[in-house]
Amino acid sequence: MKKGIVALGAASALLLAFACSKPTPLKPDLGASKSVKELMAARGLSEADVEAALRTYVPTGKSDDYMIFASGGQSGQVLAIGAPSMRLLKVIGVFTPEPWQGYGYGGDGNAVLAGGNQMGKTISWADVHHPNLSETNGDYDGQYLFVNDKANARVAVVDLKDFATKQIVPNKLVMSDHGGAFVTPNTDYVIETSQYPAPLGREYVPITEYKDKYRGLAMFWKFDRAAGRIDVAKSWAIELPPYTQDLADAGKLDSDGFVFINSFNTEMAIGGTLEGKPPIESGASQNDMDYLHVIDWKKAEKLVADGKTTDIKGVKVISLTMAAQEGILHLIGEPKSPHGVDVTPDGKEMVVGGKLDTHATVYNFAKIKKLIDDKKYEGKDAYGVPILNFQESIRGQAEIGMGPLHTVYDNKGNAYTSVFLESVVAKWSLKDLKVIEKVPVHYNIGHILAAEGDTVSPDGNYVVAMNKMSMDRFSKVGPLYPQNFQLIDTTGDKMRMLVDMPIGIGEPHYSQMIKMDKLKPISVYPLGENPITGKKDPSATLAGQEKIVRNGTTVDVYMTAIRSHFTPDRIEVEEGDTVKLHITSLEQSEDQTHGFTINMMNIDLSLEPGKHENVTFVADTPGVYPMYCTEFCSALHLEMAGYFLVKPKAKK
Ligand code: CUK
Ligand code: CUA
Repeated sequence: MKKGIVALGAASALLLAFACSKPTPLKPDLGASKSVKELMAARGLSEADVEAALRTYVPTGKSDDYMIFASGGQSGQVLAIGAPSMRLLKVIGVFTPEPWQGYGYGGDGNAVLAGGNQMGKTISWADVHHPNLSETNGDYDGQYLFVNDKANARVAVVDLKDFATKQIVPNKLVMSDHGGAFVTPNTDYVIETSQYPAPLGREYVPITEYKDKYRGLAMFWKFDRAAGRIDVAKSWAIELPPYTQDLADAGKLDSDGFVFINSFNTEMAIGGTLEGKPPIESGASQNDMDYLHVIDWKKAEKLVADGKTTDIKGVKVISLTMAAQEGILHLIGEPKSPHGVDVTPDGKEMVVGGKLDTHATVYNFAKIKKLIDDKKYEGKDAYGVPILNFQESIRGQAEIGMGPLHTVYDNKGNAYTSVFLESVVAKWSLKDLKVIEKVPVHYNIGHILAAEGDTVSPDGNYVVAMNKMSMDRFSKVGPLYPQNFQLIDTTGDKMRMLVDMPIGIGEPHYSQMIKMDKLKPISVYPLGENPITGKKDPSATLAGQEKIVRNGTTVDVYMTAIRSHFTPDRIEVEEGDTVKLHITSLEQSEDQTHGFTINMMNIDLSLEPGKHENVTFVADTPGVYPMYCTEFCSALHLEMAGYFLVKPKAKK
């Protein structure tokens, strides 16, 4: 055994020496000796393939130009992807425990995850849909990322300082969300709108009372940027009709102060397939028009400040009646089974795609605002909400194709719409609303994203098609196929498909793409920092301060980790003791991470340089438990171990 370790040590030393010596030029091999043409022939590559490869290849040691933050779908996580290389850089643990990051395995991250529990239940997954970056003056500022969980109506806050989830806020009033997490142009609010209507506050109401008692909701989570957290106490909501609100977007520049929300079931269909009634799907597709909701959130904010809210389960809610009366909520028809609503970079217009329509409809904010100011209504809905005339609210419609969903923009006045049924990206001109080009994608595109796409100044060089299906794109991995991201170059006159990226962790919905140089993540934590509080932990332990303190049946262990040992490395407690481990990594060099586990205890931590973690558990089963470092941190990594001993209680 010992021999093997010595040999390993020698091998590492050799490797190190090798790495430190001058790089040896590669000896001519297949790649270097054959001409590019021969190589292309050998690999069956076309010129277009090679060009695409050259446009996306990022050599070792070089950085990508962009970072994509993609929804991880059912995984509950967020993916950080470099572009144009389309390499996965990190799976950020958000709603689901993530063992590599030690998130949800006994450390302080447990409290973050527990913050997202709903209705007294531990929820360890999420249906992640829409990551949104924090903005300053309508531009991504690279500080925070917000993301919603459609399945359990929650919003999470990821700090891009360390790419770690700091907060999960459960929405206590609704059962699902979808229109979120969208931010206002200065990230005053993170918006989360409900999806499937249900009684607000969650009591049981028979479904026959759907129209009277079931409701939608627009939640305005107040973001405290200095604290880097949502301020739940300062957050509020607006009650909405049970129209099944869908996507939303915040106005900017001209339309700053407004929020736009789609809906797709103004029929208020409630299913009943077993009783011979039409399924929700067809019931909800009867009307030619659903309603675009136009919300004046600045006006709503004043009402909240004036105390004109109703308390539901501790949440300040502007009632639907109040919202209708005070001119906070207006409705406009939108065709047909709409999905995305996307505000143009100048904030002047909103593009709505109809899943069962062939158009993208371009709403004009100035027209809408005038109708609102003039109180020129076409009528009111059953809840008294004023309705604006459709034709008078739009500039026009672009004939896109079958099933337009989502739209993003470039810096040349073009829009790019994902067309689900047709499996294409349609590029069209915002000026004359004419389609310029369509490029096939593989297959069934859902969302589309653009470089800096949701800002007031998109970059215009890339879009990514986020495809639901990938039948013939990748090697087979069983009946559950990867999703497919396709990076498309939009700099030239023609769109150019560059590269596919299989996503094998869940079904992503939306993503955003930010310039890499806007991100300023830290490399190491200040010594003893607790990443959840962002402060030096009160139990931070420096070299020489390690100790084991017993207080009755509670044992506090103040521990440090540094290459290549834990101090203390032997901990003995009695059966039934409550054990509190406080571990500080004393490392301050980049990329020197230790892990920590106690076998069989479901405890697993990631101790990045400087990080402090606290773990509390009851030592309920006597035994001998090895503990060790789970990251190969040094040549003596395997030796970074110790024992946690639980002595049986003396029999009385
Ligand atoms: S949704 Cu899934 S493709 Cu949740 Cu934004 Cu449209
Ligand atoms: Cu520390 Cu391995």
